[in-house]
Amino acid sequence: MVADGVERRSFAEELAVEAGQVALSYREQGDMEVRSKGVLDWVTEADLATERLIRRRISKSFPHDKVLGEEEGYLGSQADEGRSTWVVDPIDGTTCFVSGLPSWCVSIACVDETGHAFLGVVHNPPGAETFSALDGHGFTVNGHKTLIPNRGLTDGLVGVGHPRGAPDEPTLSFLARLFAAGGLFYNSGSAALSLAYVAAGRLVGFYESDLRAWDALAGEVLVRESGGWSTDFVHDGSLTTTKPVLAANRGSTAALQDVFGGSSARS
Ligand code: 2AM
Ligand code: CA
Repeated sequence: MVADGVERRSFAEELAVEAGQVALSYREQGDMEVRSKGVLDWVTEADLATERLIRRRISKSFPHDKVLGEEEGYLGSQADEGRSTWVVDPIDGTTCFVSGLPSWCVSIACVDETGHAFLGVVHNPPGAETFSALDGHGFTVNGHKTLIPNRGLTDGLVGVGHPRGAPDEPTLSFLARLFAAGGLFYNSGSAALSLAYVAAGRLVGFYESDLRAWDALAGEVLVRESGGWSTDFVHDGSLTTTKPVLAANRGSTAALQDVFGGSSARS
């Protein structure tokens, strides 16, 4: 992990809240803006404005770092060695954001020069909650450490996401096996927020077949630091490919791995 991890964590927490305010201001003007511009232009503008704020703040405070974001891709050369990379999703859960549902968030992760994701912050503006974790420093919700209930697969809900356009088969196969194991599913519409809910003990696990780094990285750090288990998105060294993501609290890990392993999901 980098030496200034604690400083980076407070920076990311404040930044996620500030970025959330930008996104929320677009949400609050939503009906008017949608009528004048159409849904796609409005949400693209909200996404872009939020990501640009995040990039501005990072390049001011950490000018030597790289940034990978959902809207504008890589800033800084991917070939540059020895620099940390911030991986950001300005609005994860865009369909919920557009629909007026509360489950969307700002997601910010940081990856060190060895490719290890060591910091994750997920902020949900409608719920005014900031989920944060730094390697070796624990998991917090709004700055407080919480006791995470350790529940089995059939004691709660498993988040299952399905991005539009992804192949149906891995999700259908996972769901069939989950039902056979007595599990129930919940779809928040935001992978990052679902992972934060696993970390907070509200969901017992999470699965999605095809995610990008900005959907997954921050949430994976949250889950691991809360004592749960998750896939390691950067295990193959790539931040730019699409992969399945699985996470669970301790009490559900073996059962969920079994459901995943038996489904036709790619690993
Ligand atoms: P988004 O809201 O930022 O688009 C929904 O199942 C989850 O998958 C959300 O976190 C969503 O992020 C993400 N998602 C949507 N389309 C995707 C795609 N084509 N590839 C990867 N993730 C996607
Ligand atoms: Ca996303």
